[in-house]
Amino acid sequence: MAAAFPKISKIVYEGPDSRNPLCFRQYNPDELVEGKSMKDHLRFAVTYWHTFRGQGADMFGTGTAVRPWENGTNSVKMAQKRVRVAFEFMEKLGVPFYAFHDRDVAPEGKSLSESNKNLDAVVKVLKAEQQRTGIQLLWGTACLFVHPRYMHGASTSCNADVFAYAAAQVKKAIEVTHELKGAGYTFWGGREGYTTLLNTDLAREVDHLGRFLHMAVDYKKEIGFTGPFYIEPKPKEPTKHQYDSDAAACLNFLRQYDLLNDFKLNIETNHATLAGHSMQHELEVAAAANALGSIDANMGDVLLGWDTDQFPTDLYLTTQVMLTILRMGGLTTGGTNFDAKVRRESFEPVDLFYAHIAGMDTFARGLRIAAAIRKDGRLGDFVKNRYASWDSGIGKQIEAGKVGFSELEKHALKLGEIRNNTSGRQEFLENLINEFI
Ligand code: XUL
Ligand code: CO
Repeated sequence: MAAAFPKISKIVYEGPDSRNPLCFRQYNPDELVEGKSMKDHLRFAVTYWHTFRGQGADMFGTGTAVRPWENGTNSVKMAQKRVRVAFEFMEKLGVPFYAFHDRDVAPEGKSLSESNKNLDAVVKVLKAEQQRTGIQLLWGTACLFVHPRYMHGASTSCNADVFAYAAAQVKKAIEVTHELKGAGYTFWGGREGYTTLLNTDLAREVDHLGRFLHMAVDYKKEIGFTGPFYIEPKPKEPTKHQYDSDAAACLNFLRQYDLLNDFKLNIETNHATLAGHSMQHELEVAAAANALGSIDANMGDVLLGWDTDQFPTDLYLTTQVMLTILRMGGLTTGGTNFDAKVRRESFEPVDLFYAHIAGMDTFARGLRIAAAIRKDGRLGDFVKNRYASWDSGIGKQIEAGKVGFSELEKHALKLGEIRNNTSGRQEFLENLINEFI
C-alpha cells in the first residue's frame, strides 16, 4: 500500500528552539522526569473515532476533511485499509497506544452476526499492525449510541430486547479487546439517561444499568480479561441528563451497586466542564476514592456549552492535570487519550499531525512544570502546613477516632475565641504557579 502521509517522516524531539513545525519541542519520550520516562508518564493514545472517522461535519454542514486514502465507502475492505493508514500515522507520531469503538474500526452489518464477522475481519488487521509496530490498545469500547435501535438508550432502554442487543455487542467488544491485549475497557453511557422524566422510570433504568455492568464483570472474569473497566462520566449530550453525570455521581452509583472494586473512572476534560466542574476537580474526586484510571485529554471552549473536543493546548490545564496525576503516583493501566478532533476548518491530513503534536507538547510541558513545582516544594509544603493542626494534639486524636463530641466540648470550652486561623493565600499560590509556567 502506498504511504498515506508520504511527505511526513517520523516526528522527533528537536527541543524548544526548533522552528520545524513537524517536531516535538517538549515531548522527549525517553527523557526522565521524577525517575520515569515521559513516554511512561503520559502513555499517549490516539482515538480512532475522531482521527480516522471524523469528517468535520456539524449540524449545519457536511464534512470538510480531505482524506485522500478514503474511497467513499464504508466497506470492510476500506476499514482494513484505514487500519494501515492509522498505524502509519501513529507510528510516525510515535504514540504507544490507540483506542476505538467497535463500529469505528469496522462497519455495522445488516445483522448482529454480520457486524461481528466484519469486526473479526478488521481485528485481524489491527492485530497484525499492533505486532508490526508495537503500538498497543489502551482500551476498547462499544458504540451504543449511533444506531437508531439505541434511541432510548442501551442498558437503560425501556425495551428489554435493546438491553439484550447491547449486551451482545458489549460481549463481543470485550472479547475483541481481550484478543488485542487491550490494557482496559471503557463504558461511556452515550444515551444512558433521559430526555424527559415524563416518560422515564429513573429507578428502574439505573437498576438495569447496574445489572448490565455486573453481567459485564462476570463475563470479563469468565474469559480471563484482567484489564480494568472504566466508566467515563459525562452529564449531558446527547441526552438531557446522563446517569454517569460526574465523578461523584459515578462513584455513588458504583458503591450503591457494589461495583467499586471492578471499575475505575476515565475522566474527560470537556465532560468535566459540561458538569460545571474543572478537570482538576474531577481528577481529585476520582483520585480521593482511589478510582482514577485514565484520562480523555481534550478541552472545551468556555464560551460554548457543548462538547467541542478540542485538542488540549492550555498549559494551566495540563499543569493541574499532571500535578494531580503525579501526586496520585502516576497512571498505571490508563493513559492520556486524545479524545479530541481537529476543527472543521483544519481539514488537511497534516492538521492531524499538528493537532496531536500540540496536545503532546502541551502535556509534556505540563508534566515538566508539575514536576518542577513538586521539586520546589513550596506548594506541597504550604498545603501540608495548612493542616498542621491535625498532626498532633486534638486534631490527631480526632483523626484517630479517639474523641467524641463530649471531649471536643471540653476542649472547645478551654479555647476562648479561636485566633490561630491562617491565611488561605490563594493569590500568592496562583502567582507561585505562574512562576513555573
Ligand atoms: C463522547 C466520548 C466518547 C467516549 C467513548 O463524549 O467522550 O467518545 O470517550 O465512548
Ligand atoms: Co471520551
